[in-house]
Amino acid sequence: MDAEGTGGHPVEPPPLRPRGTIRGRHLVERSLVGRRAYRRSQLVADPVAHRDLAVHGYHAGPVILDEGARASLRSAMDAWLAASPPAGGGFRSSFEPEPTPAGRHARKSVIEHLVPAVAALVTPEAVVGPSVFQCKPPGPEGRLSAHQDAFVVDEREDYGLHAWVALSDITLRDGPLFVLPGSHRYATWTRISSPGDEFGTLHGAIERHARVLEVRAGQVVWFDHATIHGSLENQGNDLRAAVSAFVVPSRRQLTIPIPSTVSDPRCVDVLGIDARDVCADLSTLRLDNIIEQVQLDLLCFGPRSVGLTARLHAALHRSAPGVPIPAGLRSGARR
Ligand SMILES: O=C(O)CCC(=O)C(=O)O
Repeated sequence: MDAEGTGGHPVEPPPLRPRGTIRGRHLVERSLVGRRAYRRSQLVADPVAHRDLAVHGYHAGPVILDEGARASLRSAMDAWLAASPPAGGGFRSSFEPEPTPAGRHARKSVIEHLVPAVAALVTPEAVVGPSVFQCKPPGPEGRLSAHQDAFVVDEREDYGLHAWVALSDITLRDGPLFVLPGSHRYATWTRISSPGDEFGTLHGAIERHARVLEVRAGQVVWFDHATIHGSLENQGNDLRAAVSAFVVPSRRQLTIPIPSTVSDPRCVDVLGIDARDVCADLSTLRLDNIIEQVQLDLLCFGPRSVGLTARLHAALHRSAPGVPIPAGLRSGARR
């Protein structure tokens, strides 16, 4: 063995997907073409939900958690919150890079109560995995600006979905979700879900064209991981809670972006995991199967391109679910 333990064989670096530059034309062109993956594979069984997902990138579905399931999930979430008190008053998700006992219990409760309820609504082509609790305290700090979730499948070929479920009724004033209709068609650039603000000057245009979704306790909202979305300030008095799962094609590899071993900050390693292991104990997963390195794409378009694409989408595909965000609830609104 040599010093690097390679037995003298050179170690091949994983293939590199080079950076692309996304300009305004890309938004319009991709928006007109749509995602081929939705024509090839149906993950959610309800045809109306599938159509809304293909066209708009989201769908408000039925109530899928009864009162008992919601109470069990809420109690696991409260135990996790008590064990990990927040540093500030902002939005929190129960994602933990190093799971604590309360975090593991919270994940177990999502696997026990939410995953089967979501699995009952998907096709045999799909597999469902647990995601996180999303807690939004009252006040402006809890607002979540428009963003996208990280890709967990290769979005050039497939799509991945979030099943987001409210744990109580959520009205316009309780910190509801908002989504930009059709954005999953053009927003499949390589990205991670970053704590930074990837959309800088675009928020005004995004929020002008977004739709906001009021939901009932236990109701599911499906959205594509590429769909641009966020959530408004909680102007109520209580913590607003939601819980989610993700849905991916069962026969494909999950492709999870993780911080790169390369020094370039806009480069991530892509971990390959068998999609059927989505509910496995995280400690048993093989975390060294780096299948690719990806340079995150550069976004070089402005609010006018976002506005034009959104208007085009609205003209071609009417009836996007939800209502426009009232001007007084947008991020630039004066109080
Ligand atoms: O729960 C929310 O308010 C937003 C959730 C969200 O943005 C996400 O799950 O990515």
